[in-house]
Amino acid sequence: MIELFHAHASTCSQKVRICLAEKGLDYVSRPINLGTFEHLMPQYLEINPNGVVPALRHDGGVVIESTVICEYLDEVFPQDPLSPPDPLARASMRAWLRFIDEVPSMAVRVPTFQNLVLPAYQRLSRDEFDRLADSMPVRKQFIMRMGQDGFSSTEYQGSIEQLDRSLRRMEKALGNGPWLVVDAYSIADICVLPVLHRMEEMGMAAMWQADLAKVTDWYARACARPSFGTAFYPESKLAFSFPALRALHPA
Ligand SMILES: N[C@@H](CCC(=O)N[C@@H](CS)C(=O)NCC(=O)O)C(=O)O
Repeated sequence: MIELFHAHASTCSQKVRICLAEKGLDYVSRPINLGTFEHLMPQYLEINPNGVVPALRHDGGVVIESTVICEYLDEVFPQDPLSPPDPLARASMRAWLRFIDEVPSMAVRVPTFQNLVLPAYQRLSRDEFDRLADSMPVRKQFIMRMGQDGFSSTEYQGSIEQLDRSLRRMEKALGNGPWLVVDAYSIADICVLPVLHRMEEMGMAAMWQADLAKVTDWYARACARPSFGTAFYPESKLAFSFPALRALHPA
């Protein structure tokens, strides 16, 4: 049995749900409510000591880190492979995965928290805020940098620049073929797709639609795959939790 501890609208959870759908795997859904900070409760920290989603339980073990989970699933369930067979191409895919984890996945958190999550933190007293931040195993410094007044404009602008550079790197890679690594849809495409989807939800799609034709085409093709519809069910949309966004995305 595969159990997925995830949050509906979390980009890292979306990566794993796309991967499960691509491989046609059923799983038992264990939703974790980030709004009530269920991910920081002792019971969940036993599963993922980093206090973040997702986590996968399978075969008596737990796998954490969304990218690692995708690679694990691809290894254990070889049907519909999502990694190229050639070692050099696999290395290229892994280099993309490191880059995606380190740069765009980190960067997209800044506008997400600044524009959507910050008000919840502003409702806390200073003392409650400090205690909450202190209880975060890996996100304390990030939350402290945001504080209750938001990120500095240097950090905010820096994250937008990182997203822009990531999109441009994708545009260049897509000059060599339809997907990021050689000719086949791979875990690299899966891992960056939720970042672009989150940007689109926040009204930032012009960052590629304006002048990155290959990324625009890649995004349309990635979203047209059946796995996208399976992973991005209605509750997974930010507009479900943040009604103000509905104006940007009329149903
Ligand atoms: N590197 C981790 C990052 C996981 C992560 O940051 N998850 C976010 C949701 S996308 C989370 O749990 N956030 C909770 C919080 O920041 O309080 C992974 O890829 O699994």
